[in-house]
Amino acid sequence: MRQGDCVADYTPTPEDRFAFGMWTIGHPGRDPFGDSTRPAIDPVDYVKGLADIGAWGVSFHDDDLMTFGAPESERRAQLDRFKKALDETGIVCSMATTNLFWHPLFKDGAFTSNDRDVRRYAIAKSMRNLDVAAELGAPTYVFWGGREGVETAASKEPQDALERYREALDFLAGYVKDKGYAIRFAIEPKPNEPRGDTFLPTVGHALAFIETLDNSEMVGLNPEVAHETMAGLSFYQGVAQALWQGKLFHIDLNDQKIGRYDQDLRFGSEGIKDDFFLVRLLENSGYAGPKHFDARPYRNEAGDGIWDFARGCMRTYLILKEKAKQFDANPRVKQAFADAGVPELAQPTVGPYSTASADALLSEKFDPETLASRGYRNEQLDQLVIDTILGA
Ligand code: GLT
Ligand code: MN
Ligand code: MN
Repeated sequence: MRQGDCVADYTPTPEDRFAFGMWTIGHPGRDPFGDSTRPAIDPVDYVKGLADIGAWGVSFHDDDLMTFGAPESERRAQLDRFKKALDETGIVCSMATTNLFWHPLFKDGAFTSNDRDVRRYAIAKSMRNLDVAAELGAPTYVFWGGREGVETAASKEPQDALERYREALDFLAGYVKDKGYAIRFAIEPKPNEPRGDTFLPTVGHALAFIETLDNSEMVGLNPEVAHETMAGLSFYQGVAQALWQGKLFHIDLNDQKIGRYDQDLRFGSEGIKDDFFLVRLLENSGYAGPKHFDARPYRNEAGDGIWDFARGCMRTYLILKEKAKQFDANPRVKQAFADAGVPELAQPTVGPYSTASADALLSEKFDPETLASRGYRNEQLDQLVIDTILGA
């Protein structure tokens, strides 16, 4: 039950800021071993469908909206139709990105292709879609380097590749500033797939890379649950560090079994405990960006089944949000936090350095045996997590 309600109701509203990519609910079910299992959805119907289920935003790749290679007049008409649907439904364009992975020309990479003309084309394609993003009012522009990587390490000097990646983002940031667009960039890391090894494979690599950029203040992260999980990393810890560094500009919510290909499962369908902590983190941190789902319905869904998937992503988020509130309000949990020393970690350890504080620390007597004998009551605390999630 949502607090204050008499009946359980997890119906999303636009205030929840749930968003979906154009390539998600409408994913036709194509995979490396089989063709589409359902027809594509017209972008206008898609936007209407989002409004019907209580979503707030939509994100897109250039090629999702405007046919690749079509004459400019046709692309303009496709964009205008989409804009009209946004106006009529109130759905917000919350993020935009460039498709730099689908066309065969990107088979060796985009910003990091060995072919200089491909690299130049990729930057120009991004500039053209940044214009569209600005026109639609998208505040965030995502860079997922799907093809930026290698199968054989011999094929690219990794330091040259990183230099070219940096050059591209610096140039595009220059373009955004020059045009006066209110757009920030968000890099989306992924360890592999479709390439054998991808550059900027994890949240940590991307955070370090961002610091080398000319306009690092306008570049943050778009981490995805599935991608960190594929790398065997804790998504929760990665997101927490991104928040701590002021770099969580956007987020791709979905789900994933560890050690598999990129599954892009319905949010909350696999790692429920991880998802509980993730939702609690997002809600308690004051993260105000979109709660953006980058997931897709099971390939065997058809018709209304795909909207069951979309509703499920949002419903589970809202259930976990309520569970997180319950958890934090539970007096037994508060006591368990105290027993585990959780509030103690928020206290500064030594404060800023001074000769006096250094001397004071060195003269302090510690008894290693006493320190070693402390128990941290983590079992009790974690059981309360499980009790909360299971509703016991
Ligand atoms: C692609 C990928 C996603 C990225 C999208 C942005 S497209 O489907 O699997 O993780 O977020 O380019
Ligand atoms: Mn994915
Ligand atoms: Mn994604």
